[in-house]
Amino acid sequence: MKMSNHFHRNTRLVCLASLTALLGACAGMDTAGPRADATLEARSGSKVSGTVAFKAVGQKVRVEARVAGLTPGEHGFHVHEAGDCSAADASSAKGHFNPAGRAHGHHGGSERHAGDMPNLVADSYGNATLSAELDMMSLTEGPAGILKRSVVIHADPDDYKSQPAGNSGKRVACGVISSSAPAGGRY
Ligand SMILES: [Cu+2]
Repeated sequence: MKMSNHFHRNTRLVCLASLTALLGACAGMDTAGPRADATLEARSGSKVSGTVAFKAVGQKVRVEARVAGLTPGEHGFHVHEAGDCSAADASSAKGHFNPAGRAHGHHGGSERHAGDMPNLVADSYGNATLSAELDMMSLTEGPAGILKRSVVIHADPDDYKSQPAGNSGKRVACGVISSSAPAGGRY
């Protein structure tokens, strides 16, 4: 009886080790899907810097932003139509990415621009991180895709209702979204 108990305990340990290895493999696969990223450039005289990464997760896109140099508080954050950040005020990025021709709205609703995303919330040091999953966008080129478009951060909060851009003020950062090599391809 005692021997048998020991045998079972050892078997369980081996299984746990296998499970850990398996989970590691799954996490590795998770990073191999389509990805894109944007490096933020300061605009409108700001000191904003940071990166925004996009990853396909099933039918949705996960956006992860790390931003510094903001004023504390909320800032409108959107995908804009044009992948052109060249203007000093980022006006070259044009309006919100909105292939369906809808009204601006809350990122969780259905009547909204495809480029509407949650506000970034900067802490007292001006740092903000954001992780959200969004539908209505894909990591492709073309009318419904966000590749070769841009991400824009605004000086003020998006109120999620004013047209056409949530009354979020000046554009303090802009970055062109480009496809990144799958993680597996880098090794
Ligand atoms: Cu915007």
